[in-house]
Amino acid sequence: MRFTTAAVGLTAATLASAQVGVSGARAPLTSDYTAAEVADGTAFNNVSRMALENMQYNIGHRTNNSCTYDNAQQRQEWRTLAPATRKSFTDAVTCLMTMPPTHMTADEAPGYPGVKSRHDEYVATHINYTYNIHDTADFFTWHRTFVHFWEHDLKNLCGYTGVLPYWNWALDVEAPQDSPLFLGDEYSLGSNGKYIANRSDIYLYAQSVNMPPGTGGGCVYSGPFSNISVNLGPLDLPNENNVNSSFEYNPRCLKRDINPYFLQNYNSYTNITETMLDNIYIEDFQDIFQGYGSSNTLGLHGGGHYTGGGSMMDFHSSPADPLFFLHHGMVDRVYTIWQNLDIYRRQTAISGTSTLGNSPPSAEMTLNDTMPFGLVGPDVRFGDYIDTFGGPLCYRYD
Ligand SMILES: [Cu+2]
Repeated sequence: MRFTTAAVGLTAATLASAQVGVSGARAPLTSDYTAAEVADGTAFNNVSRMALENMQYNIGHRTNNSCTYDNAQQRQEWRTLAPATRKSFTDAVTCLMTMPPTHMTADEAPGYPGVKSRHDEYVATHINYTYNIHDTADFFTWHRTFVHFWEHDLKNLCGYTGVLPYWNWALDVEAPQDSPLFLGDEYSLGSNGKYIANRSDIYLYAQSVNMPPGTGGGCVYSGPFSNISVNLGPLDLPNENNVNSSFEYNPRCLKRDINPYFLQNYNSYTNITETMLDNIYIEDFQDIFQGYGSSNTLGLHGGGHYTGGGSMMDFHSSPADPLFFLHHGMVDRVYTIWQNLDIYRRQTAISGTSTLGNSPPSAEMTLNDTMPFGLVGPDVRFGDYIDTFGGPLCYRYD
């Protein structure tokens, strides 16, 4: 590890021996690194390793004694999975997308006309709780649990035996449209959307962003998911025919519009590192991450969604694109690193209420509150899912 500033009053040796982030020592800041180290990922990779060391050091304090650092599932970046594993992953996702709903009862079905598959139960649940899981206390933990349930289904309903992949945005900052994720062969996550020429910029009022057209715009045309039906949404796409009711049946292709503008401006190593290291309180970290209360109006979370374009851009129905789950894997990875850089202060830190921007006003959430999972599965206790080594969880990132 390398600390380039002496101004903090601690030598590198002191930081190393004190185990950065553990009882008394402070967590690293962006200013501990040179601008070049921040920009090229050196700083990010360095603090990722610190977080893993802190996990190992602290694992004995965790509540789930059967979960150890060594037996925890290790999630991997998409491009490090063997091609055969990538294909078995997208096969399992296609299985969930073509399997009938498993949770919705016959009595409930008339209320959800667009829910045709097990995967749609995830999309409908995200639609249903959109205003209770973003800009709220449980943004990170709700989405962590959502991804966890989905992973469980891939394994238990569709026979997937690999690890859950995530998408490290920063690896694709130069040209996400050329990423291995979107090559369109059978080992990819499906192609970009078919290119639509002659489109103009769209001004996004809520985000104060002038959005240039992306590199696709139409249907995913080759590889996995080129033949699946998206059944729910969109509810809030600019310049699209949005549905009038939340769970309307609106069958169509999966659209993408991979847009380098967003990744370059919101999801570089510099963006990730500054967000992760320079927001030491959960209320700041979760806000900046989602672009609330700052001039960076999309944040890492919005930047990844808008890079995908198409379904991924829809605030409500974005889980319709499996890319959602790889994007939220990276969201969860950055949150996990942030937590583990200062375990005692951050592991169970929560702040905020259960309504978006506290509108309408609601009570401050606590670890004993319940997070709802609707058609996905049982409601869960917030505190049981705040630690990736605690409660029912047992995983880490590579
Ligand atoms: Cu979400």
